[in-house]
Amino acid sequence: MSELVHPYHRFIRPTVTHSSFCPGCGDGTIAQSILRAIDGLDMDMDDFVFVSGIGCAAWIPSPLFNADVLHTTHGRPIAFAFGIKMGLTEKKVMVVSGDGDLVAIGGNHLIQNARRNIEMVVICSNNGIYGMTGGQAAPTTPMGVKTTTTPYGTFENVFEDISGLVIAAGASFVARWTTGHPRQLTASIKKAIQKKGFAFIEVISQCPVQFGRKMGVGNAVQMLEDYKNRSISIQEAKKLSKEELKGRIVVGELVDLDKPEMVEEVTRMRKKAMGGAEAAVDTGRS
Ligand SMILES: Cc1ncc(C[n+]2csc(CCOP(=O)(O)OP(=O)(O)O)c2C)c(N)n1
Ligand SMILES: [Mg+2]
Repeated sequence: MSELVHPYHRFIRPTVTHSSFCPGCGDGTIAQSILRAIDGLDMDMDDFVFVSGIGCAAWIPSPLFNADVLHTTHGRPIAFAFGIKMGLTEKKVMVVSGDGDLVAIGGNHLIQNARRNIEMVVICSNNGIYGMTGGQAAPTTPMGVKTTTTPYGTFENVFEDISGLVIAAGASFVARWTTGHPRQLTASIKKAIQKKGFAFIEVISQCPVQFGRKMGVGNAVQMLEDYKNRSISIQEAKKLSKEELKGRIVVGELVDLDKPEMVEEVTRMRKKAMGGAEAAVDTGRS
């Protein structure tokens, strides 16, 4: 009898023999959605450079994907990704990291590169906590939740709408899904990969170990059920008031715009400047 091989086995680094994710973690769903999107577009790993920061979600591309991957310092993957895109304009650059990495310590890289509209795909696994380091409060942790660093409950105001933040900063494409929407997530990742500009996808993702236990919201299945129950499409959400939307997760493709992309603009300007320099040499002008 022949051995059954998973269709995405070819995307996985051969030296990886086990997953670094806890049982029930949403990051496996995100990893598979990325691979489904790449496969669905008939692309392969050589078309991409992946970049991640530090945290559980950062383990999705590194070491899991058999590709060129930069596992960078905490909060800095988008800065590295910008550098890669400037040097290797023909590559698709995809950042995969956590809410802490991208929105807390890395928040300024996120908004400035969205503003510049640098072509890259950024996938943010938003589990509302610093998962890998033991469940400390993040800017995305809901108010009042008891965490390792807030034994009496968090007292900070929260980034409730990080997709909204990235839209306001100027990104071309922004979508939000949960790990309970793997098919819709895959379809949005496909669009994001094809987008000329900064494409951001927020994935509300369950961390049953560090978040579920502490919040008392239960195990992975209960967390997924909760996501499904609270989700509302952007089309339906538009009919409701702010009050009515309290506690709901607005999902869908929130923004899809065509606007100038900075790496292309820089390349055009560089060509123009070089053309000017060559013309100056031709005519003997200094
Ligand atoms: C400069 C710096 N500050 C803090 C840390 C510790 N640290 C590593 S990962 C992390 C947070 C990870 O949270 P998130 O990005 O949400 O990823 P998750 O594990 O939840 O997927 C922190 C605070 C670090 N490695 N470097
Ligand atoms: Mg996190």
